[in-house]
Amino acid sequence: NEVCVRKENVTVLGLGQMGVALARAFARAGHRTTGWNRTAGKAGDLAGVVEAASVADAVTASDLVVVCVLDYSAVQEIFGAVDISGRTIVNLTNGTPRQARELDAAVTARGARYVDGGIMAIPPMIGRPEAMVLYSGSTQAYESYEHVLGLLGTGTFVGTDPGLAALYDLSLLSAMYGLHGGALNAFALAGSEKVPATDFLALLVPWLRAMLGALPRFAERIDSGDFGTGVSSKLSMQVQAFPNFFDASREQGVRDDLLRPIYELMKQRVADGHGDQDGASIVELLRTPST
Ligand code: FVH
Repeated sequence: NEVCVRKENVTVLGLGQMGVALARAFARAGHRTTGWNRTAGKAGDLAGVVEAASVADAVTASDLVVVCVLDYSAVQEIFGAVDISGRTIVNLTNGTPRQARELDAAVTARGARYVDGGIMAIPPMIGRPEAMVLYSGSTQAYESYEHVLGLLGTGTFVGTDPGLAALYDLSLLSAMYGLHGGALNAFALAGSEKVPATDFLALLVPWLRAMLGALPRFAERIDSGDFGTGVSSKLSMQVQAFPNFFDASREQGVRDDLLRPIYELMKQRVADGHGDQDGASIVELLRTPST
């Protein structure tokens, strides 16, 4: 209930596509919202958002400072020599766990609180429950502003290690790229016979839904380290059948680049003597740093 929610001063640094969506969500809920962008004039058509002339002015305007720019080097440039003491910095810029931990150390050394975040949504989703936003870092800081951050979507605090939100963000995105890459490969292969992608969806979507059902079993095996033997979809069988993809791709005039890496991993696992296990055991190889 917006009426009962405490109103805050919120600053958004970076008014790119995502920053604009964030600022709009805060302003719509009645929080006094200040925006700043390197290239001025971006807050022009944002109702309720006041554009600050400098980063220093923007930081002075609010205790809660949300930053969402291209990358961490931009974040560092922005904060430069600006006084951030006493502020809560919530950084929603995409980056790595190491970058988040280093920024946390730098920000806290300057007397501010730090929360790192990973936005699992595209700008039009911001403000809707399906927009997942992961946070990690200072619990106190997160809890102080949960009522504001909750306006962006469904917020989940994943731990006090500031690097965790970035780790989970990249992990989830890696799953998305795998899923999307696989679907695009399927569209290309089926489409080589002029099957419209929109028709093929009727088979693809139920298939992918059914395959998601394997994940709990994979997760149990990964956690226990017991990958079993004699499973029905054993790797040795899969490796034997896999070249059909390459033959069919060549014959149908479709590239096989997306399929090659997983085949190489499966083959290596079989060569290492684990052909009796299922695909979950590939995680063991992925955990081995490549040479
Ligand atoms: N848009 C999306 O779908 C994804 C969803 C998940 C999260 N990502 C991450 O969000 C960060 C910002 O992404 P964005 O979509 O807002 O990106 P742009 O529209 O390209 O805006 C980039 C802003 O960054 C500013 N900027 C760039 N370099 C600097 C710098 N050195 N100093 C200050 N600001 C800088 C740029 O300013 P300007 O070019 O307009 O002057 C924009 O405000 C990003 O980490 C995504 O991975 C988005």
